Amino acid sequence: MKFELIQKGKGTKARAGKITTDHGEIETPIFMPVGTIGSVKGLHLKDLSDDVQAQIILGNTYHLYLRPGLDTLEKAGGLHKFNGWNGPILTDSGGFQVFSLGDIRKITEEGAEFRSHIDGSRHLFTPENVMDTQRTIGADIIMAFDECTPGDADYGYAKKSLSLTQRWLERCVKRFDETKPKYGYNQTLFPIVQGCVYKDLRIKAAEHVASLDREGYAIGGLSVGESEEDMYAMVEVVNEVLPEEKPRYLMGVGTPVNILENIDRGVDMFDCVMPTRNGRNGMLFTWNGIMNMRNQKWANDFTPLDPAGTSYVDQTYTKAYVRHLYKSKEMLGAQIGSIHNLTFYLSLVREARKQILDGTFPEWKARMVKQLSRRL
Ligand code: PRF
Repeated sequence: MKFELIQKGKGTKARAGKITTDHGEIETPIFMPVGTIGSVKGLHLKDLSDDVQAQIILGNTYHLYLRPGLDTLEKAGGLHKFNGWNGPILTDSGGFQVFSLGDIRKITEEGAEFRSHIDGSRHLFTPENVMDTQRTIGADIIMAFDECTPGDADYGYAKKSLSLTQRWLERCVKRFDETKPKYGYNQTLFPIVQGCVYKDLRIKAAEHVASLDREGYAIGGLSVGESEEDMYAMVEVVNEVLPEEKPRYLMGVGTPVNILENIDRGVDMFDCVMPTRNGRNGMLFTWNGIMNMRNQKWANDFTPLDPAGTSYVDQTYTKAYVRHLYKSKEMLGAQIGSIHNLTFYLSLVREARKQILDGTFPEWKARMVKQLSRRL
């Protein structure tokens, strides 16, 4: 993988860059649609490439390991061959999904024991087997196995949790470097910075990952219950320490405004279930603000879904029709909402990149932050 820093914005830490992987290029800042089980829920590949113009998608180790399982993925020749997406793929390590399981998991020095949400069977994830699993899934970018510290953890817990994540990271790096890709193209490992909302822990964590000299770094443990103010403050602290010439990925964030604020603070990559999950429920993000499509106010509005939107669904369907689909629980509604939202998220980061290149990002961002959070 290669990262080229093309331009640093003026009066902002925002950057425009380009990542090159063996499955193609990614222009940053970028948003990565989430494809938990290997599919971006409800979308065909042609929706993803033609409408959404996705450049990289995500998969989840936890889900793919449980189903279809490693045997099938290996026989398929990896996730790209299995799901037909030929562009870059990133897999999360399970370090977040396992921790969302609450009572059905136990953390030890060795790793995380958990019960499958599908059939209750017992499993153990360790830094080593999570690296092997991600070798088998075959994503271009794979993530270290970490403990995602809850946003409300006290200092003592956060400190211990960070030490564990750091010991796990060293084991991940060792295993990753001792093993080879299985399908003839390169893979790269991104470490994850934890440290909760504590500045000194975040600095320590960022210094540690930077010392490992990898091709990119992620910031985890944010948007997990802390205030937005804390999230932004932690991103600032961490990005002061991370090397400028490597991409920075903020995991699981967030709203359109969160994305612009963090681009402003020097983040290059984002993922979040929000555009797809909220899209399935009728919450649509647009350049003018947020629309709840179940609202009575759209019942007889026969204007296009989003006149400013660039996707096929924006111009083809009316607001009244889309409302009717949601009210009738028709799966087409969920599909339209997902295509619309993802197309919007990708347009948002594409426009942000253009504004960075034009040197106009700060003014543009200030205007957008007001506009995007309005309720229509
Ligand atoms: N760790 C991992 N995946 C994640 C997170 C994390 O901290 C988050 C937190 N927002 C989302 N996804 N491995």
